[in-house]
Amino acid sequence: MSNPIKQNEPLVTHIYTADPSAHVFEGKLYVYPSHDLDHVKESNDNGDQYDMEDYHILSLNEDLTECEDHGEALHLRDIPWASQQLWAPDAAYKNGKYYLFFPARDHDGIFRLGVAVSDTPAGPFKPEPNYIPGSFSIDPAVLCDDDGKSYVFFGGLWGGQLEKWQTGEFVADAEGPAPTEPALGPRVAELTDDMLGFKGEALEISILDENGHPITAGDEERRYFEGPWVHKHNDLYYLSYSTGSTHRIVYAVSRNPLGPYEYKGTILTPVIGWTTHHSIVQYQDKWYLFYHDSSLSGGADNKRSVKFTELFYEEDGTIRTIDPYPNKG
Ligand code: FUB
Repeated sequence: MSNPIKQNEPLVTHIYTADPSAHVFEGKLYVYPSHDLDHVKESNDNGDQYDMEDYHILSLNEDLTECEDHGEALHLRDIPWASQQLWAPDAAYKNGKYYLFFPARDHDGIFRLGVAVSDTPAGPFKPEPNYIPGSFSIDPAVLCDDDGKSYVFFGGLWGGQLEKWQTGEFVADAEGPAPTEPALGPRVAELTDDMLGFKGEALEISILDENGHPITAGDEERRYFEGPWVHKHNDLYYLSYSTGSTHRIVYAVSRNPLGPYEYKGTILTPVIGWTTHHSIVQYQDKWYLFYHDSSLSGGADNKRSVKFTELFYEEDGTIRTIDPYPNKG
């Protein structure tokens, strides 16, 4: 199926899509989104309204005016270890294979990360029988670095359960740090050479302010919430993420993929809908931000649509803040 598209408008309108991870594979721009179902679910801070069951992979034509839906690439029923909630995925390529990384709840209701493999970027993807040992929480994002190392960044607060892993074990009633304490950071693990496991334990990433102090849990305009994405520009690592309750996409930079990262500013101001989630990709000679909002569904938080827009760096390497509604009156 294909349809004409424009920047800042939904890529597809025949299904709801969210959490876009964009990559260029085989010279083509592919988008790996979540698939929001058109159903009514109880809405709460646990994220029960985001009750997704499969993934559809999208790709764009060369001038980014047409979008193709490649159909169902992976379904919950085919993942032995998962019980519900296929949330934000990402994809990576290594040694002739494509890998789809995704979060889901296991049969105990605990979020874990899984991986599925394909010979082609559009799938279908065959899931591994078990979740990645040592994985937890949500929103995996993979960086394949120039030196051959691959990293997965992940973690999300509230429904994403990151607060519950502060001891290294799952503690069902654990709460986040006090407002004056350092905020919880995203986690990062180096992937094994076959891309199916972690080389060691996941580490926590520090995000610091301009004075070298950790961003605190009470600093909701800047603290990490969910949806990490790491890309490289001029040898600098950019970690961007959602601030959750303040609905921004912000970023921090580092010379080391493992951090610490220094907070820099806002990439995307709030969109229609509670969640905001993004990815950043270079295609041909331009940079693009892929994001979602709930405009197509009239504001339903769990019925979102993926969009894209061009992203610009200033000469000093900072990213120009994007207004998702540039044409509003
Ligand atoms: O789509 C479900 C969840 O909502 C994602 O995992 C989060 O990043 C948020 O967009």
